Amino acid sequence: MDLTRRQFFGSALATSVLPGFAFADEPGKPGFPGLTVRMHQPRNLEFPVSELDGPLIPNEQFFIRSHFAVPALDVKTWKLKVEGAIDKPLELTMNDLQKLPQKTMPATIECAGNGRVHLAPQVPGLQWGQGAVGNAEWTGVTLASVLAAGGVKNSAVDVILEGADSGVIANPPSPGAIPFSHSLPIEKAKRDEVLLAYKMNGETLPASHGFPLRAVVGGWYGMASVKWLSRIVVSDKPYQGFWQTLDYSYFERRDGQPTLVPVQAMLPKAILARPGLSEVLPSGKSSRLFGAAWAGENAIDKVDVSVDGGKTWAKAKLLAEPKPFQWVLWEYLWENPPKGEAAIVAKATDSKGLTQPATRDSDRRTYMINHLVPTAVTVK
Ligand SMILES: Nc1nc2c(c(=O)[nH]1)N[C@H]1C(S)=C(S)[C@@H](COP(=O)(O)O)O[C@H]1N2
Ligand SMILES: [Mo]
Repeated sequence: MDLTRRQFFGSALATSVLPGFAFADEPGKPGFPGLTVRMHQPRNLEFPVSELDGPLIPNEQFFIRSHFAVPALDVKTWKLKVEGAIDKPLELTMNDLQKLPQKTMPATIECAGNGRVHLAPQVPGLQWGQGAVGNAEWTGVTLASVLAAGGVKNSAVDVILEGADSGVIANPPSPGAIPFSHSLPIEKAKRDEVLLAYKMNGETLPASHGFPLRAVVGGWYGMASVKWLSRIVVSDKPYQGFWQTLDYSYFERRDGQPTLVPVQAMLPKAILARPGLSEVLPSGKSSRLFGAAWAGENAIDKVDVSVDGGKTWAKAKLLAEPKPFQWVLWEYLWENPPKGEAAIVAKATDSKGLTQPATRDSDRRTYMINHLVPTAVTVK
């Protein structure tokens, strides 16, 4: 974390001279410097990808996607209920949870609508640029260990994660006020990349990111990583909740028939952090192209870059060993760029050979946006 920035914002807060910082999560903590506001109420903020500065995004820069206002939860009275198709229903305090084996895991969370601003014609929903994505180190206990403590019945098919936030959704209309929820198939719920996290980058989970406890579903789009977790229901029937049927669903062609299925695993994607859109690069000098790439439950195999809008490609250098569930940073040295307009494209391919499509597939509705998008720059 950048000390000078921290100090600057700290002192600014003390004298409360900066109007933009009324946003602080907790009294005495800095707000969200530099994030792009996509919606004020509830607060939805985007990470400015040009600020990418390392594999972990600091908590105060991590994007925020919330459907409702942040619920005020007191960890002293908060409990996690675990019920449904289990032998022993549970009500766990934070203390109880922290007696289970602790696990720390880096994981990338991308909102399923990230990149929506690139869809043409424009579609409803938050108009995210590239920055509704982040990578952090999460600490907590596995969902599997909590389920094991309750004893899951053989009849279990889905595990429903419910948040303490709730409200009415206008479009499409919800059946009155409903809590935010999402389910995982029992097989995924038992995998050890599914965490119930109480820490983010070593700090107590911030209010906007789900304090006191959130799910982190490694490899899946963000809607499954339920924040402000209050209840877990093990269900013996497939769950058809609002946020996986009317919302966060897409069409899959089965035997020629489009079938609505829930959005789940993240698809491979590379983003270009720098240079940014419309940046002017100096001619006669090499320019460094830099970004991040991830592939959900798979590891990135390679990132290719093009500086001519996708006609020719060269391999970028991965800056760490690629692993499932977390992004890897990449760079490419563009030597002696010729004067004129250029279109930079980055393309991720995963360990299974899955790559990014050149064009948008409308069956994906307004989600899973990973088609290739060029970034226009000028070399002068
Ligand atoms: N309880 C609750 N959990 C939630 C949401 C929400 O609105 N309420 N939004 C989801 C969505 S759509 C995303 S992309 C991620 C975003 O997590 P973040 O705000 O920590 O970045 O949280 C998910 N978990
Ligand atoms: Mo999301």
